[in-house]
Amino acid sequence: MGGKEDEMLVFLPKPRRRLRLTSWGLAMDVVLLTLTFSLFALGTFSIINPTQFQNFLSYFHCGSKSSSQNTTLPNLHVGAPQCDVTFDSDRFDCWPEGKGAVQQTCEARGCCWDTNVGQGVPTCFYPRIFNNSYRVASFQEFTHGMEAVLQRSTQSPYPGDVMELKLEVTYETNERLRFKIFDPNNKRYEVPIDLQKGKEMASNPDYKVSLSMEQFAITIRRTSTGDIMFDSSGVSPLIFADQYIQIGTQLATSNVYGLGEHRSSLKLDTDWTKITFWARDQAPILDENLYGSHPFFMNLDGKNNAHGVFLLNSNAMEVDLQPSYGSSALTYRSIGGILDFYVFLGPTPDAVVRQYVNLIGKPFFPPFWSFGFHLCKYGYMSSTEVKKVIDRNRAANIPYDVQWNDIDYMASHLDWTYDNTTYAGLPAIVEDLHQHDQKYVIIVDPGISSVESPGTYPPYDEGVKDDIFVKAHDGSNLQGKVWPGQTVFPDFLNPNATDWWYRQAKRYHDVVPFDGLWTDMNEPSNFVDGSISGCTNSSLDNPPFIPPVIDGSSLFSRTLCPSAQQYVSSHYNVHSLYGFSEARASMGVLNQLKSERSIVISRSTFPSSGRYGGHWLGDNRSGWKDLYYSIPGIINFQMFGIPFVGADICGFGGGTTPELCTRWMQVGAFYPFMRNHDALGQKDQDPGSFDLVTQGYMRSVLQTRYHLLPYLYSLFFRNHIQGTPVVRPLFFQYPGEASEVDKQFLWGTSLLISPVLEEGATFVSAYFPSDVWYDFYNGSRLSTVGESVRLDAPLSKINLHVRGGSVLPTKPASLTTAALRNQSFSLLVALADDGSAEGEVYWDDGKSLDSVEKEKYSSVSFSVAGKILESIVFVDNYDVGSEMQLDGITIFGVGKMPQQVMVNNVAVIPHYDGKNHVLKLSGLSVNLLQPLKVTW
Ligand SMILES: *[C@@H]1O[C@H](CO)[C@@H](O)[C@H](O)[C@H]1NC(C)=O
Ligand SMILES: *[C@@H]1O[C@H](CO)[C@@H](O)[C@H](O)[C@H]1NC(C)=O
Ligand SMILES: *[C@@H]1O[C@H](CO)[C@@H](O)[C@H](O)[C@H]1NC(C)=O
Ligand SMILES: *[C@@H]1O[C@H](CO)[C@@H](O)[C@H](O)[C@H]1NC(C)=O
Ligand SMILES: *[C@@H]1O[C@H](CO)[C@@H](O)[C@H](O)[C@H]1NC(C)=O
Ligand SMILES: CC(=O)N[C@H]1CO[C@H](CO)[C@@H](O)[C@@H]1O
Repeated sequence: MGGKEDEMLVFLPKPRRRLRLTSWGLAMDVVLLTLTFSLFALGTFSIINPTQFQNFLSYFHCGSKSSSQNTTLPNLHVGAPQCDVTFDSDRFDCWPEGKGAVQQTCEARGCCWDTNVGQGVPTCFYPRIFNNSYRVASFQEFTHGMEAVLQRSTQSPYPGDVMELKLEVTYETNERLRFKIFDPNNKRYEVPIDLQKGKEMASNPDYKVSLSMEQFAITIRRTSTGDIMFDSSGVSPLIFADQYIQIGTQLATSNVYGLGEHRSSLKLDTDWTKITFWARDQAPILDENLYGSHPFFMNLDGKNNAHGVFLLNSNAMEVDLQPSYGSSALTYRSIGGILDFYVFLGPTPDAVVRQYVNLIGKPFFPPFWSFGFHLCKYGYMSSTEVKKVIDRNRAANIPYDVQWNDIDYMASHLDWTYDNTTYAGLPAIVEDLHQHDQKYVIIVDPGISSVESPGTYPPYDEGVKDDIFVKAHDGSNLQGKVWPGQTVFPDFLNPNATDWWYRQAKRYHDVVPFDGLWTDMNEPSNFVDGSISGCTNSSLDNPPFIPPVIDGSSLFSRTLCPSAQQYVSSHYNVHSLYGFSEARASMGVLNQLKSERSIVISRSTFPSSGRYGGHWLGDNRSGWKDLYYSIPGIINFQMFGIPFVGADICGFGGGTTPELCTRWMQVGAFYPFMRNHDALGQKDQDPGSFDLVTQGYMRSVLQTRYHLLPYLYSLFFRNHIQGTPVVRPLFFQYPGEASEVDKQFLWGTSLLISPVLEEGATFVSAYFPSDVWYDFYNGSRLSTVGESVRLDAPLSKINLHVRGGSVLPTKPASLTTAALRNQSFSLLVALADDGSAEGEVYWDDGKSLDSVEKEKYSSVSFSVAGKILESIVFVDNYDVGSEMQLDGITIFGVGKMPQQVMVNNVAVIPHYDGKNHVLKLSGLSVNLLQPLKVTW
């Protein structure tokens, strides 16, 4: 799909009727909107005179019987300017530029001025009724959507107003609605990602759409409950100028999540927060725009239903969150593209994620080895040093699968080279790793040196020949500066770049057969602003409005000039797609090179990146705060459809301590992607570098992770086929509870992780939703639930609890995933109060590209009821005997010692722990691919 523009709307059924302006003939909905409007307009709950809002009412929904009589619009008379917006929270920013407003200029925008406001509250804000925007000039309703023409007659403060717009609403599925606002007369840039849409159309959707006519607004409600999912009335008005596009929405509640990539708590702060989107090489600092762009949020409503909103737009953007009318509101300000919104109905948080991920593309299926422990450091400085690290971790019996190298392996920081003096031993190291069933991953950067002697550096010479580098505004290859010095940048949106990238990778892989790629610096990062010769003063490089990016005054700070040209469009439009496009090309290269599943770990990401790899949370520091922020970070990327994610364990920058590193290894053991990574010049922090006691703690939690890998892998299978999030916050499982808890998380629905995130702590206060929870280690039942519980948390362990009602597949911990695979399975069963439980296992060879597609796997589900555990074998196509054996079953919550235990009608001798009520069966030696029946 490389390079092709996103598919336009494909289904526009014949109009059933043509409507000009409809009346307000639908009493119920009028009442509903009346209440809404009066609230917005007055900040009170009183109902205003109905004639005052008649003019902006009209109503549609799937299959509704709208009246089609023509009307003339009464003039809404308002006292001007309506500036008595009593509450700060009702003030919507009319001067987002931040600087430069005075009363006169503000009022010239038709806005209100008041400097007597609280922190973060705009001094220049929209009046309650703002007439200077779009009105609905006409509309048509169809079976599966509607369209309207929006017109404005006055100018916005921004150049290039599009005076006539088209709104297209499409009822795409029962769970998903799209609405698009664009210029019908001039094709503008649209994001070239390949959305995964089926042929399905909405048959019985639980949403309805209404429009306000005179001041255009669109409202989308959940029909069954009346709760809003999107409502642009009463907030920042629609502006659609060439380089300034604004639309706002009310939020159902202030429980709003997502909007990455930023460092913040899980539940976003709606108290005057500005969130910027523009891919940026920036070590994580609070609330600033970081490496990727994910304009997706999830919102809970008052009934704890969840919905999601995705704005498919890749331009620089800001989103403002603010309190509003007792709840919160959100304003988008993008500086290009179009407004292309998708609303997902949920109604569970989990369903919202699935619906979103099913649209942007379900995540890649990582190979089994990639769930092992990864080790890296920037600054090993030699292959001898790398070998030393490998050897000491092997000697310490640390479960460990993958060794990485940061840029110090390269000759002069050149991609696809290694330093043949300091790293002369690299090929031998890779061979040794492979002989030990371990893997090797290298970093590659986009910047390709453009100043090597001609004929000596094929990546540059061939790239020039293939003409795949990003162009400056004048058509020459844009010259920047990165690690190797002066560089050019491949345009991975150019379809020819993939073949060029493949040839470079292949040449290198023939010598150093790496197993995965780490694509760093792909925001893309540049050590000079724009290019070595700066940027132009065109409106692309200096737009009239710039969202509050880091280094606020320019978009080209530490990256390429927005006026640079890529195959698809200007860099201005596609900047935030760079990492996505590189990951897509790189995964393609790996699949071709290895003919097996592999990993790409990309620093910059965009919606749909999860199809081509994972992500790490960037250059954090060895600090306790960084440890905490890794948890909301990892959860956010589950929502963004990039579940294979981790943070640099023990911290990248700065020095770690044995205590911090131990706690971090304990949390990191539950990151889907588990890599310990250290910065140049810092003390080593691989497990083998610590004292024996610390090593013991680290080994122990690694053993726990490896033991649980069959469960994690089965979760990733579900994720790959359905988009089901792997790591979840508590509120996903228990909507209405724990909406702010982000210091604990779940694997799937069954394993609760409650880590220590504070220095010196020996206990942890953990929240336990009302449910049945068992201590993972000894099976004892936790008696207090529905509240915070103080748990002992010595440095030696991380608290883990299994939810009653679960069956988890496990294998005995081993030193590598390859050795682990060879072992027999066990089941960990945790009974709910009614004695039930369920779970499943997915298993395959761990590496085939087509395991799922060609059904080369086995899949078995388990259920328990009435002291009977039974399995159903769904697929049994992977049947390597030694791997499919079931040896042990541990059951938590067995009230008393059973009289008799039978496994497949054969009596077995159990072990019963009467103190913790745990029943243990071992040495079973049954085939998991045969239906299983255990009774007790
Ligand atoms: C090492 O690499 C340099 C170029 O980077 C090359 O000129 C030299 O021949 C290489 N030496 C060996 C021993 O391969
Ligand atoms: C890609 O390469 C082919 C073969 O050299 C060439 O014909 C084509 O024009 C190139 N496409 C682009 C977009 O440069
Ligand atoms: C910058 O803009 C001015 C006019 O605004 C123009 O005269 C000048 O040539 C431009 N400079 C560059 C480098 O584009
Ligand atoms: C089981 O573990 C819990 C949590 O560590 C502990 O409080 C309890 O005493 C243990 N039970 C037994 C019988 O060892
Ligand atoms: C797996 O088991 C087989 C036979 O039991 C053995 O030959 C092989 O070496 C084992 N592989 C690993 C990685 O342990
Ligand atoms: C929250 C925090 O400590 N962030 C730090 C992460 O690391 C960068 C540097 O690598 C610091 O600048 C941030 O302050």
